[in-house]
Amino acid sequence: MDSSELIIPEYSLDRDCTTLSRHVLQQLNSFSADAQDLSALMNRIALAGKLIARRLSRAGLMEGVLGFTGDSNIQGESVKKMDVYANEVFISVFKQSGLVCRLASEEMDKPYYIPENCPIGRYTLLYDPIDGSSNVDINLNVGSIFAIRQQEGEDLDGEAKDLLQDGSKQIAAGYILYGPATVLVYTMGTGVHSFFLDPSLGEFILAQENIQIPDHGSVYSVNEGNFWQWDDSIRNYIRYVHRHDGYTGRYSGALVGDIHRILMQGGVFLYPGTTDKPEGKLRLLYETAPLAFIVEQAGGKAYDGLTRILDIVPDRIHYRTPVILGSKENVELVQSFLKQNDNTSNVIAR
Ligand code: P6P
Repeated sequence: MDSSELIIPEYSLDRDCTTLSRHVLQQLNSFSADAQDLSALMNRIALAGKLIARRLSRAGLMEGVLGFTGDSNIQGESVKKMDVYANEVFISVFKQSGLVCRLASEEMDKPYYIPENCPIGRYTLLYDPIDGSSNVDINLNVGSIFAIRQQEGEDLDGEAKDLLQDGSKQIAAGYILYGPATVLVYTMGTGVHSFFLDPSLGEFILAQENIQIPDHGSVYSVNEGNFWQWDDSIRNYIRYVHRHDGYTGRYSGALVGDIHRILMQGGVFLYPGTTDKPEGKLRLLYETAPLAFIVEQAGGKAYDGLTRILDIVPDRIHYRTPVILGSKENVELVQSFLKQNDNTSNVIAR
C-alpha cells in the first residue's frame, strides 16, 4: 500500500502524541518552570505505574513476589510483598528526581525525607502504593492512589506538620488502576482526565478528558459484612436500596476499582464508621482526600457523612475518615438517612 492510501486520521496521531506530560502542560497552559516541574512529577508517577504494572503482570511467574512479608504496617495490617515493592518503586522513582522533598506513604510510619545528597524539590507526594493488595494474589484489580502537595514552611522538626491541612492544599491527585488495562486518572483542579497505558509505546495515552460522573447511578458499593456494626441510619439506607428497584451492589474489596466504576457509571461508594471504628478504615491524606478531589472535579460529592471530605483537617498523617462518595443524587440519598437520625452523625460523621 503506498503512503497515499495509508489514511491515518489526523486526530489519531495527535491523540497518540497526547501523553500525560504534554497534557499537564496543556492543562496548565504554561511552559513555566513550575509547569515543567508538575509535568515531570506526573511523568514520574506514570513511570512508577509502569514499573508496578510490569511486576503485577509477571507476579504469578516469579519467586518471592506474591504473599505476605510476615510484618505489619503502621495501620496494623499484614504487609504483602507487593506493598513493599510498590512503596520502594515510588521512592526510587522520586529519589533522584529533584522534584520532591518528602514522600508520605500508607506503608511508612513517618514520611521519607529525600537524602541531603540528592536534589531536593518542594513538592510532597502522598501515596498508597498498592491499594487493595489482598487482590494481588488472586489477580484481581488493585490500584495506586496519589496526591501532590507543596511543602509549606521549613518542617524543621521532621514531623511534616504542614501536611496536616485540608484537601484544598492538593495541587494534583489521582490514581492508577491496574486492571485488564493500566489506567491513570488525574486532576489538577481543571477537570478529570484518563490515560491508558499503551504497552507498545510504553506511554500513557489520553483516553478521556473532563470526565463527568452521572448525577445518579444504580450501583451502591459497600462491604455489607459490616452491616450490624453500622449505625441505624446506614442500615436503613441499605434496607432502602434492597427494597427499591434500580439499585445493584458491586464491591471488589479494592478501593480504586470500586471508585473507577462509580466515576464512569455513577452510583455511590461507602465505607462508613462502625461501632468499633467510628473513624472508618480509609485514610484521608492518601486515600479519601485524593479521591474526593477527583470525584468533586467530575461533578460528584464526597463526604465523611455530613462533612465534606476536602474540608477535613487531619491531626496526624494516617488520619482515617468514614467516606460516602460518588454521584450527587446517590450521596444525597445516603445523607437523607443520616439527617433522619441526629445522633447518627456522632457515629458516621464523627
Ligand atoms: P474491607 C483495601 O485493604 C482497602 O484499603 C481498600 O482498598 C478497600 O476499599 C477496603 O480496604 C476494603 O476493606 O474491610 O471491606 O475488606
